[in-house]
Amino acid sequence: MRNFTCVNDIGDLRQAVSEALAIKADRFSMQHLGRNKTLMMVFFNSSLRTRLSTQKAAMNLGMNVIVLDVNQGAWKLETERGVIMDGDKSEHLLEAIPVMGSYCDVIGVRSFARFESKEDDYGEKILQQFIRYSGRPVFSMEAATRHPLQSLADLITIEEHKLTERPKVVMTWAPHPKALPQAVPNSFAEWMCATDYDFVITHPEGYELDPEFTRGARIEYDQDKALQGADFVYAKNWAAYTDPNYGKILSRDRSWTVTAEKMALTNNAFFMHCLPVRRNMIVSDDVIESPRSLVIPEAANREISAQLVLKRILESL
Ligand code: AN0
Ligand code: CP
Repeated sequence: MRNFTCVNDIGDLRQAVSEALAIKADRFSMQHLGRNKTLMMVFFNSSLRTRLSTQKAAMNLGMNVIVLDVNQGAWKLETERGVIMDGDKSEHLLEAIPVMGSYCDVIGVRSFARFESKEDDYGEKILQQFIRYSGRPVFSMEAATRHPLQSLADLITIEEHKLTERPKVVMTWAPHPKALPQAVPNSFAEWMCATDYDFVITHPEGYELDPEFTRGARIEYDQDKALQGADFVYAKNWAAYTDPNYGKILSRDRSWTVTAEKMALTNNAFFMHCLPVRRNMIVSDDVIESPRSLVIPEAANREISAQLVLKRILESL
């Protein structure tokens, strides 16, 4: 595997999960793979889990790690070609990317949707430039439209906890005070549609995602109906995708918050969220603290998903 940006890059999912579980059982046996290899992680946005879990995964593999927070201490970067750079941006991405590539063997990039242009966001303008100009394998640490390291960790978590071969997995929209990208729900939908699970998405009208990611899923606008018989409840907020509301908040309806009453409709479901989560907006305190909440093991599996991806990339060098 050279680049990792979406579900197709990982190949067979059963094989990926079994490889991930083998890594989890013995995570320090591949130190030779990363010896004298350097990972560079480039963050255009904040992170807790992705930064720590990916660095840990790289260290498990014997790699050296460099982290760059683009917004803290680096030169302000211009991303548009053709601009007369007489403003506050001192350097162009088109120089910065190959320079970064010259100091490392593998690059991870976090670059969220900016909600300025749907075309730029859905064209993955920043991530694609890293792939094109860095000369290195590139993996997404959440880009504008997908968060594949998260979805892989989510899949591993479901496989570890499922009690039936084909669980019912329900992804529900939940309210949030700020406009959030569609990357996590797009990606989760894309990965769930690649399994044979019974996968249902529920959200208020107007929050339809890009069908490219949801094809094969059932959409149910009635949250209570969707939750009936669920084995896993995956909560996430996202801003509207469809025009003319791209990037806008259309609802703050707290009747969509995942509460104990909502969970009572399910088949004693596990609760999942990628974190960070706003309590009592997305999920009530009692649900996230309950024994059915998987948020901590789910976050712990980010180390495993990152290690699987880095291992595969290192094997291809
Ligand atoms: C981000 C998002 O919703 O995409 C990152 C989630 C992993 N969340 C926030 O910005 C709160
Ligand atoms: N889930 C996730 O990617 O968390 P961070 O934004 O903290 O990295």
